[in-house]
Amino acid sequence: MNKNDYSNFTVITPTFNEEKTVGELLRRILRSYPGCSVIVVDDGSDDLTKDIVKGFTKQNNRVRLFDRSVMGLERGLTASVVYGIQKSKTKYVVAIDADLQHPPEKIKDVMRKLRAGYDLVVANRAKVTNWAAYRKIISRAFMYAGKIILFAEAKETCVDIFSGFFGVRRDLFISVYKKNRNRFVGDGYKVLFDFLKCVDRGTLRIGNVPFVFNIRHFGSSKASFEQGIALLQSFFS
Ligand SMILES: Nc1nc2c(ncn2[C@@H]2O[C@H](COP(=O)(O)OP(=O)(O)O)[C@@H](O)[C@H]2O)c(=O)[nH]1
Ligand SMILES: [Mg+2]
Repeated sequence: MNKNDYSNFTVITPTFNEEKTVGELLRRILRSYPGCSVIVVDDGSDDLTKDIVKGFTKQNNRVRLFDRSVMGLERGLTASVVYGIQKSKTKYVVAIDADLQHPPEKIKDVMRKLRAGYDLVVANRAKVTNWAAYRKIISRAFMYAGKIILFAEAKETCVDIFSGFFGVRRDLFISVYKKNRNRFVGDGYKVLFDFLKCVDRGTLRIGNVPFVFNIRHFGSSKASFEQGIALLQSFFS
């Protein structure tokens, strides 16, 4: 297959009030990855996010928008990513945030490794700019705790177990999810961690793609105290 044909891939992006960035993200994806599909999973944004995405869906039938709020589903980042993966039809899927904190040009490296045969490719936050000291400390403590749990349970692990930017073979993700549905914390933020804790160590070929996690230039983070609680739930589910 031509290496500039990305029809085997679906990029999945969860959105909640990302009017400032979602258009730019979609433009960059469609320009850089011809043939690629895109699924935006929204949870009832009350800004212009959905209108902006609809502008793309009208022009291009490879772009699809799902608004979970009209289906009566509860808000949740993990649930949204899982939903998007279920709706996708391609061999590979790549999850990426809509706020441009994950650089879309790195999708190329994730795709290259998936094509080369990796089962899971994690874009790892090699450097985090401008996080307050307390957020860095909390994040590091959670990271150690998460890795200890994966180690103790002999489950798969990787450099950045909490990254929201990763690619995976769709059939693999779906089969793991189907067998472990109740271990995925729908309103949590850490779908990758939920996936890893359901896979025995040594069974996957995992690749890494380092990137710099930039400061959010637009909109605001939805991470909150509740997300910390959701992560604890992920540790013990
Ligand atoms: N569908 C959906 N997307 C969400 C939800 N919460 C956050 N997001 C999106 O998930 C991505 C990551 O969220 P963000 O708040 O930036 O998390 P942070 O980068 O960890 O601070 C962004 O694209 C958000 O718009 C949610 O409840 N539902
Ligand atoms: Mg963000």
